[in-house]
Amino acid sequence: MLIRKPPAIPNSEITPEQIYRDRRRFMTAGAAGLATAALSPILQAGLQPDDTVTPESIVTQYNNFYEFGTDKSDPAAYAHEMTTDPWTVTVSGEANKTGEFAFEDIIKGLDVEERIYRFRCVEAWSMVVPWMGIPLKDVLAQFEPTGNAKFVEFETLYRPDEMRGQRGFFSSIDWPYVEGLRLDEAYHPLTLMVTGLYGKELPNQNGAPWRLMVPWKYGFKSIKSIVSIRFTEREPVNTWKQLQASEYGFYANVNPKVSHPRWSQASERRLPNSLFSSNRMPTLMFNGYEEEVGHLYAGMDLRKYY
Ligand SMILES: Nc1nc2c(c(=O)[nH]1)N[C@H]1C(S)=C(S)[C@@H](COP(=O)(O)O)O[C@H]1N2
Ligand SMILES: [Mo]
Repeated sequence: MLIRKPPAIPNSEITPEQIYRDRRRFMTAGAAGLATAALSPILQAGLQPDDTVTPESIVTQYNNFYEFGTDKSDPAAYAHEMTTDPWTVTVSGEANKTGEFAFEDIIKGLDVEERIYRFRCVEAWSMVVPWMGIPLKDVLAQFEPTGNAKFVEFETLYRPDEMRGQRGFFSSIDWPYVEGLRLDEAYHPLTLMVTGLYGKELPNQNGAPWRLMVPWKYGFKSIKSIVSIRFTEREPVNTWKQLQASEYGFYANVNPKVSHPRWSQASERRLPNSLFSSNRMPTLMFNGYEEEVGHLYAGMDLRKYY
């Protein structure tokens, strides 16, 4: 095998395997501005042998963040208008410790880890992204959810002054953007509260200062720029389900066998694609994380709970 020095290899050609081998490069990147960058075995979960990390320029310039517009280029163009410091998070519902918290106080003392995840949008494109983040379980446990908490609901910032998509007269979304997880999904070790990517602070267009990342679910579950965490007994009503329940459900697990009513989910377009290659590849059950998360849905009819 031909071994080239990392600078000679464009990011798009680096396989996750090469990245694990070159931990120094990764640790150096990860250490910037972070107290801890722990590497754990779970890093490798789900990744397929020929997965390559998507170039940073694609990850940060091809986005869905409807608060800034519906074009893929809108978030990179306009998300800088959002103020992310100071950032306050309201914690409410079925937990012992509720109230308003400064973002820094919530994450203080929690370890930030590097995780390379496959990322699949319901629109049938996908990427592989090196995220930095904190296991969501560690974030949530400090609020001591009560025995009644069965779900957790999140809300994105609502600030039309700074989020031009929320001012839109034509927007059919009932802001703020809402998402939720069952508590056992939220506590799964793969579920991450993301605070960075490519070893850097999270760019606004990717959901600064923190956003969810649930790698076995369609991207719309991974809500950005979170300002509210609520522990509930009942299943939250998430934005896309509220908008079109026949097309988008609460679970939104990646599943090649359950088509979207308007397109197949059996394959996906791995970005970047070019004039010469559409980079289509088969979609994997639970986006490749079946071994890790399949048990969460044992006995459930995934056609019904889509
Ligand atoms: N608040 C908010 N969160 C959101 C969205 C959004 O429009 N608003 N889009 C979702 C969708 S559909 C996807 S695919 C991912 C995109 O994340 P990325 O831009 O970091 O790739 O964010 C998700 N989180
Ligand atoms: Mo998406």
